[in-house]
Amino acid sequence: MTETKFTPRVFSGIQPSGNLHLGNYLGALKRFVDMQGPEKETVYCMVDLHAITVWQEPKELAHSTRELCAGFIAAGIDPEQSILFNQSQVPEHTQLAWIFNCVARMGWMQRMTQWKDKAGKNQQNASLGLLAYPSLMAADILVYHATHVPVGDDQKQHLELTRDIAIKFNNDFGVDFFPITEPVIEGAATRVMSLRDGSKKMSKSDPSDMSRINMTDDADTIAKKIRKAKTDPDALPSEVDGLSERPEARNLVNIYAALSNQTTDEVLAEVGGKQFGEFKPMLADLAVAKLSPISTEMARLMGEEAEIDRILAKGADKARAIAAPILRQTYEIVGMVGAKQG
Ligand code: AQP
Repeated sequence: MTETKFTPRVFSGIQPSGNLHLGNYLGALKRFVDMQGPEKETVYCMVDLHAITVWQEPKELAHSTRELCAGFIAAGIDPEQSILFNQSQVPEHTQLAWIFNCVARMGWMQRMTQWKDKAGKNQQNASLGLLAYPSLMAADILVYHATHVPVGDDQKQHLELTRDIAIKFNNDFGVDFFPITEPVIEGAATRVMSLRDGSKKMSKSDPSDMSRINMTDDADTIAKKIRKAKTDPDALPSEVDGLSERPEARNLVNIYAALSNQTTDEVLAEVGGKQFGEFKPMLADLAVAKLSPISTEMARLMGEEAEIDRILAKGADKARAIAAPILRQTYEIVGMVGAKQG
């Protein structure tokens, strides 16, 4: 099996399931912007069908989808250069997901950490969609024959499963049809942690708003959240090894590194020896300088709802132009009558 026959194409998505936060920005969105360029086609999606695997108020879902689109654009995604759309406008995702539901094994799904975390002890009451989520995610990626998927560290397991599904499909049907996708998990902030607990991922669903920096937070709120972030009493070390038993300190240093486009080593060379009383205001200033222009632009774009809807619809048309032939070929491989005419 070679991957060389596949044209380089980047795909990734974010759920419109609440506030876009600093973890999504540094782990995903900022990387999406970095990957935008003439050498690769970039396809970015608001995965609204994933969001409904847990309950979403319909009005809030629509608002979050548009707000997320505004966030993509405000952060630097150019809808003329990248394909930008919401998942539910491209039915090929769910059509391919059904095929993958029949390729993937129950045991694969039940092993997923995110399933276990989100379903918790009450698995019988979780939605079937939550269990099947990784199969839809594989379809999101493979319906574009995407070769590279930039994500945060928490999505690594789902991407391994995407590879397993592609390999099994190719083997079952004796084809070399789906690429074996490369996860792109890079940079200083692949897992941004909660500001209140360095052992927990920063997440939209954390009940404490103080645990995360939302992309819509104003400058005062960002500064307050950083000031109140949990830390320890020691000064910052000058080398990365000195952060190994200090998850909260490591998190703040990594955030600083990612926001300033430096490595963690470079940051520590600059701030090693400083107390948090000195470092936190530096971090707050940096975060405000980088995030405020994005939140201001998001607010402006949210005043132009019709324009956002137009961008999403146009992006969906472009996405379907790629996805429809790939789905048709998949149907043909599987033996669906009428696939050629579809
Ligand atoms: N804390 C994080 N650090 C780095 N990257 C992160 N991502 C999410 N949280 C962090 C990355 O953001 C992209 C989109 O994530 P998502 O919204 O689709 O799903 P999620 O990982 O489930 O996000 P949340 O905030 O944790 O949502 P809830 O609370 O609903 O579960 C992905 O690339 C992800 O890796």
